[in-house]
Amino acid sequence: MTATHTAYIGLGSNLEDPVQQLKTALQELDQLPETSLTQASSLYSSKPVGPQDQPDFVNAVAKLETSLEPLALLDQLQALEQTHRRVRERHWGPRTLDLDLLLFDDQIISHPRLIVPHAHMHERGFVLLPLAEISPNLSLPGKGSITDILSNIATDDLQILTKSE
Ligand code: ROI
Repeated sequence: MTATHTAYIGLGSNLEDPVQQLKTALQELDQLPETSLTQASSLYSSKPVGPQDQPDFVNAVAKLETSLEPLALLDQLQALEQTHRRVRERHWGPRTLDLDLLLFDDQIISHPRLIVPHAHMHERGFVLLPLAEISPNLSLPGKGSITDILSNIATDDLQILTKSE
């Protein structure tokens, strides 16, 4: 790999065996071209943000080293979502696999296809708690330290399902 970047990916699923969806997705992230998985959080169960009439989610965060540029990485993530036959029937409704590009080095990206840091991450416990588990000293570009942000956010709906190895 040439110039390597650090990227954080948020994973989420609430359909078709979510724990297995995430375990498989973590292995697949490690197999992407020019990319390796360097850390994965525990798997967490979480109450749905948005419409409540859907199953609980399983969430996790992965840390990648990659020499892909942001849009090339996004293409790979979207292709992976497709291989999980991603179902998305309605806005903020249930899904088989969501892969969100949360952070890319300390870059701020504003592109028609990609906003980094991810637009809602600083308000979502299901992203911040797993992220803080693997990178407690992180700061979010333009938003401050993860521990400060997390201290203002409810995380009592989150439970560790499977400890990271
Ligand atoms: N809620 C939770 N708890 N976890 C998610 O991954 C998630 N993803 C979404 C919406 C529907 C906003 N709610 C979520 O896309």
